[in-house]
Amino acid sequence: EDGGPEPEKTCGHDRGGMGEDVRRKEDRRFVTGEGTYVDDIKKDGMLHCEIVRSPHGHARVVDIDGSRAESMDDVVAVITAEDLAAHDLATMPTLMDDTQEVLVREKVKFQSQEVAAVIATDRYAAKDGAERVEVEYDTLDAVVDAADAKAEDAPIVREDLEEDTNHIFTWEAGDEEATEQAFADADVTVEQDMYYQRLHPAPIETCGCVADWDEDDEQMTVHMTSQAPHAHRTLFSMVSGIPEHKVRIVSPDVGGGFGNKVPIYPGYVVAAAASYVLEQPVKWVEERSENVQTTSFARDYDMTGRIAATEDGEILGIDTEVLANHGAYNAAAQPSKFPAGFFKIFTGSYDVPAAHASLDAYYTNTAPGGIAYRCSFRVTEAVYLVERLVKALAQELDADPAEIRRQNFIPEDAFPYESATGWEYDSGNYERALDKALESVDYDGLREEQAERIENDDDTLLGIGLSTFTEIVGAGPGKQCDIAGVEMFDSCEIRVHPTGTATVRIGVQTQGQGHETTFAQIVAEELGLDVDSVEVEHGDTDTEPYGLGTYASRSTPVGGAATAVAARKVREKAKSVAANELEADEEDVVWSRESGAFSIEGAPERTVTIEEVAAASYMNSPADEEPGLEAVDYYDPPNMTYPFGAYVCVVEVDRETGEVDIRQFYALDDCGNRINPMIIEGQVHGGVAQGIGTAMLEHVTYDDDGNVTAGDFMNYLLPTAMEIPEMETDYTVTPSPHHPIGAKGVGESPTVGSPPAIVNAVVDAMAHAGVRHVDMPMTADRVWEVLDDAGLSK
Ligand code: PCD
Repeated sequence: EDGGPEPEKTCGHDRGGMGEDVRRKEDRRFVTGEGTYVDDIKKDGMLHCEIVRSPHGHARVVDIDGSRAESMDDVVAVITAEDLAAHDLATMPTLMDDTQEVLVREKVKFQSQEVAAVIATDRYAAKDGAERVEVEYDTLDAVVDAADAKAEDAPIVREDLEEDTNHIFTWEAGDEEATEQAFADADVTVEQDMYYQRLHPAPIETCGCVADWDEDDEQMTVHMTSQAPHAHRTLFSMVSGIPEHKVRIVSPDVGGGFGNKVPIYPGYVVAAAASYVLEQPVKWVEERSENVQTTSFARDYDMTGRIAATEDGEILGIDTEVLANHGAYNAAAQPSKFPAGFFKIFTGSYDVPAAHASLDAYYTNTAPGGIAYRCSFRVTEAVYLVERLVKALAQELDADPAEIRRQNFIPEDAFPYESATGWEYDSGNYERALDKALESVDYDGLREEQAERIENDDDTLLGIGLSTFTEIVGAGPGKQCDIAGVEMFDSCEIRVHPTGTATVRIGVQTQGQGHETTFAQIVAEELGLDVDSVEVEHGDTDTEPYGLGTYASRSTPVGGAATAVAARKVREKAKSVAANELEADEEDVVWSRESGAFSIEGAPERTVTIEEVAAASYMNSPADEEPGLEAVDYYDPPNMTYPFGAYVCVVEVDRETGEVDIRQFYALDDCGNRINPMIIEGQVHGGVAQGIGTAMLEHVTYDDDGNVTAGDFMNYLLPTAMEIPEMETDYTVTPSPHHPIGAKGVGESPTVGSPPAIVNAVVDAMAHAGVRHVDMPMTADRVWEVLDDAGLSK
């Protein structure tokens, strides 16, 4: 009951509006174990589905014999690709227009690919049954990285496609000629290879669903771990042929999304097909290792970056070439017009006159993916590239990395700013953020300490890493951004009830971010209701308005905007009801944000509260107005939002062991106007923790035969509380000029912005000995090798 100190109030009223540390409404059910996740859904007669997966990375399927499994008492059915083909469900479209086999027909293309499924009366029986399905394979040579997949004699992953190559697409951005010229004119050019390793999003809850076909109503209900229930309903309907209004997707509490729950996985399709055929509910829930090995991965970009500058440090151009490993299917999750996601924003926070990128994507015998793991569609890779290049340039010029940044920042008065690759940045003030960051960490003092340690030949080296990144979130203008053709708008419906409380239904889907609180705060702010009188609903396609879901930090920029606009529509109508109550002309009625009430201009003593207006809307509605008090808004943003940050990471590198200790992490985020600072701080803590995992520990590795060698949490190392330092969070506020409440997204910024700060810090510690780069994850052995090569080891 005692929830700690009373929250801070900053918004000038105490309704729980903008800028208030309102405690999360959802946390009571989470911390008391009352959340409802997919695996908590139990239905009468529910069957269980277990997937039979390939032990090989590349192999022909010679034979599948399910008879031993079928003969088991509790096994109801063994499903193969042929069974699915009978219902036209053998394949499913990926989000990037590729076709993925739901169950393998002829050839396995990655380890743990889905080969068959067993349906049984309980989970154990399903698992036992799956072990008894005998599959005969003929193994083939595998190819696991993009550089090898490029080779002439590489094994061909996709024989089902016409071309005899693993190449998927080439993508280009920027002006090649202008960039070449910039490099020709430059005094200094620096080139750096860097690999952004394959990562696993690692939500606490794995993927799963309960599919329930009701033959009488001809209705399919699927409870599933979905970050985008409406888009998934549309895809489900398109793939299955069941009319869309007869498909209901419910995303209950979701135990972390992180991009992992944007795609559709074969398990969902198999469970739905099984329920349809058997006319019983079917549950499928992944085990941890299945999730690690097969859920859409992130990153896996092999990048060569080049930066050109004058001898005074003015950046003239950036050029980059990328090899992208897309796995066995092109199943990246990003707006369909952006094959390389938002990688195109690789000029970052800097005013770079010429820029060019080219990227080639390849199929390999690895799990498919390329999702936006806490990242706005590949912006993480872009930010890493540019923040590492700027550091490398500073080293080449023997300049202070903070000063090189300051010198090249897009100036405050240049916004809206059009970048060399064609984005329009909405607002920013990078110098103010950097200044605040440097002062807060006592940058000069740190540099002195660093020099002293070198001078004294200390056993540990000090490194100071900066990252002054710009994000691009809030996809997106519908004309630019769509998923499977559906434009990326979002929506909100508000119903104010006669007694003055409200139900708010939103198209975005929370997975832990706290939307039930922050979206209620937006309504409280804009409508004059108390935050406790506002209930936010999400995640059920039968009741919520259509939306494109939560990923790429788009909920606040798009869904939050829809919510503010819907609230303002309600307020407009409320004003006319208030005028009737006040017996005044509508033009003379004013609304006060502070009190949340209506009054006659110049006569503030007579007021009507929103609660009174709500009652009057149903009980005494004006003759010229419809009764009721509600509104819907579908919001198509005019632009994306560009949050930014200034991060400082201070590390100590042990010269005897190569161990890196993150001594200090300072994160300043500017996400425009802030709805709930406490939630933002939580977002930053979580995101930086993920960034530390990326920089220091995590990597989905494969051996040459296509075996996943980091396919569980024994081998795929997540950071624990032991590896996460105390963090300092800070902020500046640069509102988005086009967003109704001036807010930008923030959820992803810390994961995007922190890895380069950490790598820059480790490189910085060894920079005096000429070290330019350390690839992630920066494990102690890897760092020790670099130390040793540079003559720094002890
Ligand atoms: N906010 C505020 N203010 C501002 C902004 C924001 O307050 N200005 C807040 C909101 O409201 C929310 C949060 O914060 O609550 C966040 O937001 P945003 O940024 O908008 O975002 P969103 O959309 O909501 O979300 C998303 C994100 C992402 S993308 C991810 S990955 C992650 C993050 O989110 N995930 C997660 N975070 C999180 N958290 C948790 N808890 N869980 C999870 O799962 Mo992706 O693309 O999907 O990959």
